[in-house]
Amino acid sequence: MPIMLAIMIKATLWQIPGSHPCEAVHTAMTMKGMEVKTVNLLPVMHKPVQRVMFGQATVPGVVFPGERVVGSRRIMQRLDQLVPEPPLFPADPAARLKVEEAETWGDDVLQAAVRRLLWTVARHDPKTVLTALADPETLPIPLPIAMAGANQIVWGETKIHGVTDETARTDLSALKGLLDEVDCLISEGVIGGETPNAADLQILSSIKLLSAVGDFRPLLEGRPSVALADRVFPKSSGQVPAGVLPADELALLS
Ligand SMILES: N[C@@H](CCC(=O)N[C@@H](CS)C(=O)NCC(=O)O)C(=O)O
Repeated sequence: MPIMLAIMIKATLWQIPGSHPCEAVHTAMTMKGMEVKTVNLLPVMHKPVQRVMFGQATVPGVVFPGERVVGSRRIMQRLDQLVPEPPLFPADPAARLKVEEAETWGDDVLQAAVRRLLWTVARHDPKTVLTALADPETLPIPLPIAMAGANQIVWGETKIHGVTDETARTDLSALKGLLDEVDCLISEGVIGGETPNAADLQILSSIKLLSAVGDFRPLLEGRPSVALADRVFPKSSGQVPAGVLPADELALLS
């Protein structure tokens, strides 16, 4: 019988609690059996911290023993080099290419659209959204203090990500097509296998975040991606009640 040597790697994830790429990376690190510590940051305030720590003002960033890596896609690649099992990318080159393409789409297109959509909802009701999604266990400061700054956080994030009435209209109109694209990736077998790959984690973390928002739920209901997202990310954050988006924006979702 081969002797198995398990070396537990300790790593620290610098994150905004509830951020979809941070959830993706956290789950990947856990799948790899790493001992994960987290440093929890508040939105907007995370930018100067991350710039100093990682040279780039975004989360997630991970401090591995002796190195710092920022960006969910770079972190996934590095995780597979450090701990090969279970693999986040298939060994077969053609299958790997498909997973990498889906992961890139999940990062550049879906992740970014879901982020803008979340801040679109938050623009209408900052407190509801932040209260529902904030987990007091991981919030870096007490909830009432965070809530006192809710309007400023939402104002800052909408500026950072360029969220306007116009991007809201574009993103809301495009959402159904993005969800159809995810279901297509599932039916083609690129995502949805027994063990989540890097594209599963990247894409399904976005679906999980969307499904926490009541106004998006009718569009998500019955889709295989939602069941899959619940399987890969079983922990539920709070739910933002339906009825936050105004009627003219809601109408764009169908
Ligand atoms: N797409 C990149 C960046 C992630 C990203 O934009 N994260 C947001 C929080 S969810 C952020 O840090 N935004 C600040 C900024 O864009 O300056 C990744 O997956 O690592």
